[in-house]
Amino acid sequence: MFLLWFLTLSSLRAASPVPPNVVFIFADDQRADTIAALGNAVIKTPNLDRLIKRGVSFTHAYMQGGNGGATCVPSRAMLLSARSLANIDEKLMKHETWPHAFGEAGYATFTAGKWHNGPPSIPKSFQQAKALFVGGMANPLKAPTSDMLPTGKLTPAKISPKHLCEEATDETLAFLKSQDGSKPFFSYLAFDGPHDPHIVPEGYPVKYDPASIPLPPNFLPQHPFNNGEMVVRDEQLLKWPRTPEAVQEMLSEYYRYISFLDGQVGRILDAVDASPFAANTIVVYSADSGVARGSHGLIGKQNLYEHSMRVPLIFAGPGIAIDQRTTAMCYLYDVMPTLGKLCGVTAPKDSQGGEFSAVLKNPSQPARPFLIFGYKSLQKALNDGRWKLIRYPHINRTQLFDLQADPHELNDLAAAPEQAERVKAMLAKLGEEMKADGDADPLTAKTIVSGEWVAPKKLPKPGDKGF
Ligand SMILES: [Ca+2]
Repeated sequence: MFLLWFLTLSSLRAASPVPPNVVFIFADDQRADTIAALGNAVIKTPNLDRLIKRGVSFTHAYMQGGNGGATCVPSRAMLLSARSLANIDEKLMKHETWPHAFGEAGYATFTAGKWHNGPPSIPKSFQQAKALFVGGMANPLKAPTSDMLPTGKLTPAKISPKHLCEEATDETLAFLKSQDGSKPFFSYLAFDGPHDPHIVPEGYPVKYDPASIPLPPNFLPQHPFNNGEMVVRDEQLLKWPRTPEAVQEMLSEYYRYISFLDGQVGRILDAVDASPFAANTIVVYSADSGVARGSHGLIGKQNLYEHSMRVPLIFAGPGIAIDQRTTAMCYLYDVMPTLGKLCGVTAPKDSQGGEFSAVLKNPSQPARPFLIFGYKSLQKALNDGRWKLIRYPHINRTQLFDLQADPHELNDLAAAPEQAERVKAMLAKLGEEMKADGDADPLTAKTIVSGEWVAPKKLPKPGDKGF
């Protein structure tokens, strides 16, 4: 009898595969076009390239938008709760998070690095947390970090002599090393970069000559009209008109920061490769948003153009196709449900994201048929895979781009008579989808202001209206 019980249990064990581990690395403000293996001829990202060769890279993964200038906050709330922009709690307290669900499913859960959704949601999401950066923007060489105590409280903030991203990587490596295989693990490392200020440790050897960096194909000295957020903090990082030289200088520092982070990714990949769980670990790399950096005359991510909304998204690991690209469209808030499916973790009841694990096996599979985006009540957009419509309710203006012929959104077709029907249909669809998602903002504002914009001679200060 005992033997029978033992044999049955053993065969059950043999039949159910060990759930894979997850190593998730999340960057901050990294454009999707800043990876060498995905087509950037200037930047050096040997470790991301190495990850790309092992897995599936989404070329059309997007963050959905923001309700304020600091889009880091809603982006992370969307990612971790798998809820859409109109339905998030930015403090991550109202809905169970996916990392918590991984913990409930028997995973050891860990985070290090940037956490901008308020300290109370850290213990609600993760069992362990180190080198947490819970403040606002800071020089990453002087950013104060805290660790989470077993009580869920944070230790007093301390300044590490290391770069914040290096310190968070060190802590992630220590966590990986501490794993004895008794449980699967979910590790989430959130870099504070390449968000500005673009600061790397002194003496970091990779450098880019600004003159060698091509301007973005959609570079402009100034955005052609008032998008409602022309002088937000990020837009003040460079003067108007933006000059090619200033943009190239900024991109050289931005690329250098990305190369530095790529080195941290390499340390993680090396550790996973050398570990006993190498074959059973899924590695994911993504970022909370893109950023303009001179595209369309903009610098920040408070706009709905592709450069600001599209994010890198790479999956590699067991059961995932090797060295493939997919054009399947998805939101960042679909990533955790997809990982949940791969790991056999049940979705939290409030999770809204889709799971696209089929794309990871067969990259020609579609994911979402269309996407909607929003930035405050000022900008709303619909992307159906080929056509993209952006609506600016406050100036009663619409843009239409054929992303297939014009991926850099240079040629606005909204006023072309042959596109009138399409504009009408897409506006109607955008309105319907916003309503279905719970976004009650109008597509034409009650008060229409002028779309003309003149760069201010004197910049507003923090706290002023419009900053
Ligand atoms: Ca960000």
